Amino acid sequence: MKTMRTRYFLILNGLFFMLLMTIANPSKASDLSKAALIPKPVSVKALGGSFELSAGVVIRIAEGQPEMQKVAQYLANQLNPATGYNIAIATTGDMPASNYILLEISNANNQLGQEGYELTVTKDNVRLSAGTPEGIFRGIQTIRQLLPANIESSQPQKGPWKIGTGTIVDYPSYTYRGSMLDVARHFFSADDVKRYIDLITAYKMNVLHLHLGDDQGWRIEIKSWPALTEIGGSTQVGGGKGGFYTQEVYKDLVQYAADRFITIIPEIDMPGHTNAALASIPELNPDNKPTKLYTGTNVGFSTLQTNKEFTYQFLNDVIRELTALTPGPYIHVGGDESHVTKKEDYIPFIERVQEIVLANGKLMIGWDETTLSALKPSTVAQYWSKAENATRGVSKGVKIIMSPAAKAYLDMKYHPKTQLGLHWAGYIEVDTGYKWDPATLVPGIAKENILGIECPLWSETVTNIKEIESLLFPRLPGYAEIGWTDAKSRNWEEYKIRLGYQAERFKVMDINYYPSAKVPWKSVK
Ligand code: TNX
Repeated sequence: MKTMRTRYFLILNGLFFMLLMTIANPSKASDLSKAALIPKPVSVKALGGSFELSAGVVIRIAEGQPEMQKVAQYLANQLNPATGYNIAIATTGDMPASNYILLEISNANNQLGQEGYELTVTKDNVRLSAGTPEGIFRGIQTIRQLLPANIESSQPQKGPWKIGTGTIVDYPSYTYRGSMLDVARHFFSADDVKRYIDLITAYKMNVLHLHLGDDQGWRIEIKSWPALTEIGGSTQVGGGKGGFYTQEVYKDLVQYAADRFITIIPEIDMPGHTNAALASIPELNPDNKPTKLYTGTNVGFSTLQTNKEFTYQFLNDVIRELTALTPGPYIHVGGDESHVTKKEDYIPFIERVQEIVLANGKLMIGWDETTLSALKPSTVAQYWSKAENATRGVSKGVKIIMSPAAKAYLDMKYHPKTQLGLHWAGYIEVDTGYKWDPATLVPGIAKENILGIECPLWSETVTNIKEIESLLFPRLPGYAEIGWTDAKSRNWEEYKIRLGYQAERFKVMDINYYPSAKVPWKSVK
């Protein structure tokens, strides 16, 4: 009798322990509703069973959708290394009863828009459907996060590779969700930029803004003005050797991003932040004498000559060549901190540059100061510092990208002891970075005025990819969620638990993250 009771007790205890384990480790759970997804999806309905990705699984695409071949291959490439499988891609004609992942373009659900997707998992198979290949691609990021963290490994791992059964319906809150990398203050190789693209891809961002020209460096080859990179590309903050992207290398980056449905937005900052150009091309200066290369970190001391025709011919060459390299709609022309350009010169300068961008067939983005000028409704202003600049933009009918420095600058330190980064806009701990709503942050800027959000990483203090990662992580997933997940569904207390589970993924992906004490980090092996 006694032994029976003890046994009963032990079994109950064991069951309770198993239950606890399930809650504590969502990657092992078959309950889809417990999956710690970032960004949080619009809706998740769990059915309690599980699908196991096993050897012989096939990725199916419909016949007559060749654009899906690439997306299917991307999924296979994500799954093959860790599973050790060599997943075949086949068309749906000969569909088996089970063990497949179907990627299907369908207009059945018109809520989904350009990037939404619907994921249905049964114990036999997985169906991912969307109106576009882009939507399928975003859904693939969800599949990655539904699998155990080890799926991110480049070496074969044990598995089992289970996903909870049920349905996820998901689409973004904002159409523009991006990050900026400053490759001008310090130069980063094309491989580093690809890594950056992969990191933002995993959280469903869709824009990489590259800050390609500043006082300390010019980083993109312009064939009509080779001195820009020969001279202007030859150094960086601290006096290192700098570097630049040839047009061939840059095109490859654009393609790498496009394969991940990420648009690269090139920025050449002007009329300030232009010392690298002024040092390269004598005629850009009032006395036709080049300035000296600059390797410090001051801002606001340089300017193009707004009253010289030469300046505009030069800019037209630059914008024309950038346009040819840019499949996306936007060219960013900076326009910030032009402290030595007179206001009466700055205003018409930006208007003329806007004409040049439009005449080349692109739309203009400028930092918030550009709203001083007359802007076309197709132009976009990026809010970083002055709310009055951004609201002026709204009154002029332009859309706003929200990058408030005190909330969204990835180069701000987490706290006073953080080694890298700056703190002129404050310290941005993980919770501070997460707890804001683009649509209510600035009175006078509502959701309909906002194109989306972007978190910029200025690189005065970072010199390599591992240092970049330490500022990006763990804040980046939060900015991705602000852009994707409706404000009503977001809450720090709940988010921080999901973020805690990402530690395992960070580890497997070899991401050098800051282990903030604000986050309950979970089970890092
Ligand atoms: C301000 S943000 C700048 C950059 C600096 C950054 C450092 C902006 C439009 N201008 O030139 O790199 O602060 O945080």
